[in-house]
Amino acid sequence: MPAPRTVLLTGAAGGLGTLMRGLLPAYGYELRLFDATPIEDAPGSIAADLADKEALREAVRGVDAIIHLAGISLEASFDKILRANIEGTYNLYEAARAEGVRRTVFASSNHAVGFTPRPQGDDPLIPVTTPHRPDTFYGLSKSFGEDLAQFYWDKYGMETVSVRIGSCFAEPSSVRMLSIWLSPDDCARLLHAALTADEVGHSVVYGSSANTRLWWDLTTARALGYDPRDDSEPYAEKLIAEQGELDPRNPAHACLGGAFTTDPPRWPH
Ligand code: NAI
Ligand code: 15L
Repeated sequence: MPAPRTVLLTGAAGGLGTLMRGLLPAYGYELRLFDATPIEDAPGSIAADLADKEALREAVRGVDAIIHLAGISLEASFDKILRANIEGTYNLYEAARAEGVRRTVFASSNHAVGFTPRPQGDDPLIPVTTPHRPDTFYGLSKSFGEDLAQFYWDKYGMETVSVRIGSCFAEPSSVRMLSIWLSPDDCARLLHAALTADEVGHSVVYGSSANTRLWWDLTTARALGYDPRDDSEPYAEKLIAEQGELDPRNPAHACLGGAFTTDPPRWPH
């Protein structure tokens, strides 16, 4: 497919959306911004909810591709997750189908497979084919999103790259994040690869930098042309001095999803 130029960015007001608004234009994209939260400094951005089907139809009309970041990004009640992440993602795909948008990059999450035990010692890296093991209603909605993407590929030939993002923030802030950190620059590289790779069908990839302590296999991400440049290791000494090494006997340290597997809705990561 020809390289996309005009890209709808949902969730553009959020943490990741704000970072990507700063970084993706350098790759030549014209971003159309969509979020329930108005973006004051971006004239022309669309302030609408994923429940608004008319607004979605208009938002996707004429774009070459979509990056879908909008949604609840932490654990919440099932009703809230259902509306924003499950129905909202369905509404977006239906709008894309109606308007003939061929490719979407879906912000999935490590929490779709959060109950997968993390590798220890010489254990192999976790492949993308590991079964879904969501750790929260939030993670369940990401498992659903990946299945929805597979369905729209098989049924309608609409392509998606589902990116199981680890932790994408300016810097890693926990020992767990040393293994799953995705630097903002690498995130932009990965999104660019996902938008421009040939014939992705529905591909699932992990979204991380080239971390020394990586837990999962980046082969499918690299197959898209992703070439990560960053590594969390320079942050390791300070974080381990402050927090200690992960303890395999601590259930909150045992699985990919970390404390999402053990804790109530609000917690430090
Ligand atoms: P965020 O919570 O900062 O941003 C999410 C944005 O979506 C917000 O601006 C919010 O207003 C918007 N939104 C929520 N519900 C909406 C609705 N019903 N209609 C329209 N807009 C709605 O989250 P963040 O960190 O920017 O994450 C972006 C995406 O990436 C999310 O889907 C999240 O699940 C996923 N992700 C992020 C990770 C990270 O490390 N930042 C890790 C794994 C996945
Ligand atoms: C996620 O899916 C969240 O959206 C993000 O805020 C982080 O908590 C990240 O996972 C994580 O696992 O650190």
